[in-house]
Amino acid sequence: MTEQLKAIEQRAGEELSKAADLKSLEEIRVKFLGKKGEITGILKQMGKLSAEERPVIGQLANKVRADIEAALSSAQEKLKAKAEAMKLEAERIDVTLPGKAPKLGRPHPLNATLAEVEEVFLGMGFDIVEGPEVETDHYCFEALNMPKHHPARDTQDTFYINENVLLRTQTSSVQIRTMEKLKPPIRIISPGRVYRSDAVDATHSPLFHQIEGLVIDKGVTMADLKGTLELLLKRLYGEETQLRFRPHHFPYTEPSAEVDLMCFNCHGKGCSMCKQEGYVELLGSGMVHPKVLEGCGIDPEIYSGFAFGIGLERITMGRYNINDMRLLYENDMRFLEQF
Ligand code: 2NM
Repeated sequence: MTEQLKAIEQRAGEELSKAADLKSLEEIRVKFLGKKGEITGILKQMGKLSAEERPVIGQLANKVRADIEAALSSAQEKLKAKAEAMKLEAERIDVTLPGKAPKLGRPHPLNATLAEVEEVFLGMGFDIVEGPEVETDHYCFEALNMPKHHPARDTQDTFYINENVLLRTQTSSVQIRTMEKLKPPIRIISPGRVYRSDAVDATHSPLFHQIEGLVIDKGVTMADLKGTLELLLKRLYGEETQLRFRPHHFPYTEPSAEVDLMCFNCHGKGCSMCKQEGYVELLGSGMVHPKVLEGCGIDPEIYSGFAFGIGLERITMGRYNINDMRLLYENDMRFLEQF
């Protein structure tokens, strides 16, 4: 048995030296030290031994078992260290390599223009007010001096949800909400999405953006309107910008004026860029109609005010020389990356 045990120890040592992974170590452990393993097999035969032999063989068997266990655990340590070293090598990072710069986006031209407009008005003490895009008939039409059967309510132009609920066609609804809630002085702009039932072409879209302005106080006149718009448009288009106020009609302002921008190309003479007009139409404006003020609980004998509405798409297209509105919505990177 002594010979047998020594042979076991030797074979275990040989097999261990060849083991290449943790799985084969486990197989070796089971083969030699397991319940049905070779050492156990020897111990089971100890009954056949004499009383003198038994402790000698017992001791030897225990020593062989301990030696194999120690060899197993040292082989295990070595394999683990080797695996760790390989993992470190595989995951090695060269911190001296040049970095990959993250691709930074930039504001969409509509947002860039809006931000500039907002900055100009914040500088003049205006607040920026937002409101719902789904509106009632009252805020979009009735309160703006457009009673039932007014042509501006035509279902051809307005998206109706039901008889009383619709998608706002202008952000004047926000101004009515503000006038109903706050006492003058009021100085606000209301930017946002508006909706009209128009077919898409180079200058029309069923969804576009408007910025409306409203100032209500004692003694506000058309001169304040002109000064305010001139300041805005000179900031947007440059100091040499010239405006033309042209009489117009809106139900919610009296008097009303459309504001045109002098053509940069021909300086008012008329050319192909301005379709021989010398000017391009830019926005609508006027002095808030007394009926509108009264309807909001503001006394038109004490207060007056001006209002205006600008299409964000239109002023953006003018600033960047964009000739088709659809470019602003398609999100084609080849277009957007130019700004
Ligand atoms: C425009 C043109 C002219 C306007 C009027 C009002 C209100 F609520 F005060 F009556 N808000 N916005 C207005 C006036 C809007 O857009 C072309």
